Amino acid sequence: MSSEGVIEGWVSNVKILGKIAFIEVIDGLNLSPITVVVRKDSGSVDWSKVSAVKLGSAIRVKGVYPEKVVSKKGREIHADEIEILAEPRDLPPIDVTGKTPASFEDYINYRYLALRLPRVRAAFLARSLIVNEIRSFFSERGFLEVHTPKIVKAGAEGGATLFEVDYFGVKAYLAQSPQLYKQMLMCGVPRVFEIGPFFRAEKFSTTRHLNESWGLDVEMGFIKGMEDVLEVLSQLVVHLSHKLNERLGDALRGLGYNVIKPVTSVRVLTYDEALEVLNSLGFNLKWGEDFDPKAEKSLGDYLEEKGVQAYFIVDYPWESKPFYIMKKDEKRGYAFDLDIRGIEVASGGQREHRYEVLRQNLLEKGLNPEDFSFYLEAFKYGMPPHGGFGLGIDRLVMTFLGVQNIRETVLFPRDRFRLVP
Ligand code: ATP
Ligand code: AMO
Repeated sequence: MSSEGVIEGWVSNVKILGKIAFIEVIDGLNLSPITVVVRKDSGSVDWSKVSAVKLGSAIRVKGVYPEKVVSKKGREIHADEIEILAEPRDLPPIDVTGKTPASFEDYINYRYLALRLPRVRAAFLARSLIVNEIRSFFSERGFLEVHTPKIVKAGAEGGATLFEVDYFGVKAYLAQSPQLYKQMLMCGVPRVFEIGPFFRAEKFSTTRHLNESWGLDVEMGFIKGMEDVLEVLSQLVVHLSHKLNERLGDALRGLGYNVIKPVTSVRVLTYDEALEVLNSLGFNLKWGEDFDPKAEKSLGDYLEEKGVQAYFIVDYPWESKPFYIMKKDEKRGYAFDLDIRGIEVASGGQREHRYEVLRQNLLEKGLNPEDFSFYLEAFKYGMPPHGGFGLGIDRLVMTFLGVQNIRETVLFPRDRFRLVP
């Protein structure tokens, strides 16, 4: 049955063949354009308007969706009325038909225009889907969604990457992570999650770091051990990889993305096992060393060959982890990373919840407990055993889509050299 409808969007192609016109319009959140078919002799549309339609104009079309679609693009509307809402005043700086590729930089500089290209659009549809799924995953499991401050007095992830803010004459920082707050909350709510931005003054310029990034932070109280946290995170990865494949997998692959396969389980390796694999691959790493991106990548390639795309590395040397991680023994901590296809996507662990030991941990890391007194205070009033993780959403989207640069997953990335747009 044909039905009436309205579409709104931007003209991406115009073809006039005698008395019939085909106007392709990028509309709604669809990945490919809809073909607007206009017939000169139907009399309902002002033909002079049609022949003057400019590429890139914003238009509204009222018409009928036909019963049988002829357009190979898959969607079609037969116009009864065309309204031109805005015409471009300049030629667009990038080709929005996608026929002539623009530079990587211009796809960022003109992101709002690049979003008219199916490939660019698809990455942000995938990101939006992932964030929506994260939110429902945790809400359904009884986690409280929280929002912690982004202007803070103390950093939890090392002093070197703090952005300083003048807070009415007092020195403050942009939050590097919700770490301290999500832990303090464990004294009043059993499970929390937060989706929010974090800021790191990392000076280097890499394809996997930004200075403003979005994270998922999770904290769970009353845990029996780190395994409880691994279980939730692995269920999340399984869930998200399935949803992405189910909803957008074919479309994304059709647009050239090397999408992750649906994950059935997340492999667990100890730090020691990972070290052994890396040294067998020719690295010369000593126990205690952190894995650099090259080592992470080699481990990722080695495991991907065995069909493993997502894996935990557990029981890291305590030395290389932050003060809030609980020690497992003399050398190791209850800490883990989640790596996907050779890139670290999340890290977490069980936290030290005993006041005296936590204070001692701060001292061992060369930090002053006085600077953390507001945080330590929460550990005096029945703080249960707890643990959690922080996951980089940009990194997750990057590894799920198989793209090489994190900037492809962020609309307006902030890196060392980019403050506009
Ligand atoms: P290109 O990208 O080169 O413009 P395409 O094959 O991707 O072409 P389609 O939307 O599939 O684009 O349309 C192909 C051609 O088929 C159109 O240019 C038009 O000539 C014709 N066509 C599309 N829809 C109809 C229709 N409803 N009735 C008659 N012909 C149509
Ligand atoms: P961590 O410092 O490992 O842990 O950060 C968590 C995750 O955030 C992502 N990430 C980044 N993404 C893009 N650009 C950056 N500059 C950047 N820095 C970090 C990574 C990383 O795995 N508080 C702990 C988490 C916890 O224990 O709960 C933390 O912040 O994907």
